[in-house]
Amino acid sequence: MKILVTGGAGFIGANFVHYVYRERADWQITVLDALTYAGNLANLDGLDENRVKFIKGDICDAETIDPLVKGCDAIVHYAAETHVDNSVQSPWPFVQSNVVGTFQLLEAARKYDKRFHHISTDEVYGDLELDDPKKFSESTPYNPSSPYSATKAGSDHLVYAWIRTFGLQATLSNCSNNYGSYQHVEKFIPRQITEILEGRKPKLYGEGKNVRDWIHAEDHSSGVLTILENGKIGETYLIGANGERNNKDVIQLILKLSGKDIDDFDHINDRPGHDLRYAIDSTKLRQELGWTPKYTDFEQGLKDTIEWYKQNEAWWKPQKADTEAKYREMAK
Ligand code: NAD
Ligand code: TDX
Repeated sequence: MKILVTGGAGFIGANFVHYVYRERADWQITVLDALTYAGNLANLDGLDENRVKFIKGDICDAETIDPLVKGCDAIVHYAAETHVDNSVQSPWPFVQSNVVGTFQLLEAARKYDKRFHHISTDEVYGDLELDDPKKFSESTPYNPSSPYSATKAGSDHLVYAWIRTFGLQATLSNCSNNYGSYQHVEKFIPRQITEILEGRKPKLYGEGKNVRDWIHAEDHSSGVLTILENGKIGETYLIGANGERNNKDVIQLILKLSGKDIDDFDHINDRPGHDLRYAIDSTKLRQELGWTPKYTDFEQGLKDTIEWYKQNEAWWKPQKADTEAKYREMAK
């Protein structure tokens, strides 16, 4: 099996490459990644170059992707602009990479009749009330709130159209919030861990009542591999591990695990249009394909993640000052 992984030098894509490398020793992996501010070749360190080939290139560039799609058996499409706050400041790169980039890949997959798996997010469904007994499922209507989620929703709709109109051999997955190693320090959990490591206070948007449904990145990877191998063509599967927590609780847990006073954080301005709650019902993936998450102890997972950032300062330090400067600009 030869797979093309787009965005494989980013957080979740790299976790998937490491996972497949370990779990499928006879597979060849080609990573296509533009190495934007969010991509980092160091995320692929330690992998044998005979099995994992890296190509620096943009998914929007039809000439770059054509031979790569031609030469693989399946495409697993992670590449995207992914940070909601950036999409509020500057939506255009999101339209370009998430919509136009997905379109170009779909066209190449159609031309060569290749298996396609599209990585998407639960944010396409909008948000839930805190007390809503129903979680997101495969039949929840689309209702995106931010430029980020609107462009991811757009990319999902393109995939559905290519399945129905052109018979593309595709599946989709919509996953909840990931955490783990290699996550960019702009994102909530690594931002707070590294603020504490640099001697500053964690930063909570608003009152911190917003709920996210946390899943370890490796459980996301095992879900995607399960769907790639056994998923039904044309179907969508939601991936989630019942990890609902509000942001204040997560900040206080990070403070506790870092040996700090749990009330030693700052409240800062809220995100415009801030989604209140995400929650995933992953019954379909569990019952139809037999998937189960492994990392269900969030406190232990968070402890391991804090330890990873402690041990890998050289990995995150170069991103940190620029990221905080960007946040200061946004706050103006
Ligand atoms: P990330 O920002 O860490 O990585 C994205 C990667 O894509 C980077 O390596 C970047 O260089 C690359 N990229 C961006 N634009 C590109 C382009 N035009 N051409 C080629 N490469 C490009 O993102 P992530 O958090 O790892 O997310 C990966 C995927 O998973 C995205 O599709 C995202 O929507 C989805 N997702 C993320 C989460 C989450 O919690 N982070 C949850 C559900 C779904
Ligand atoms: O400093 C912060 N303080 C804070 O309170 C930051 C950066 C975030 N937050 C809040 C906003 C959210 O409610 O924490 C929550 C999580 O924020 P993000 O890490 O930015 O994630 P989110 O907006 O939920 O989106 C993430 O999950 C779904 C990913 O970035 C998306 O790519 C994915 O699709």
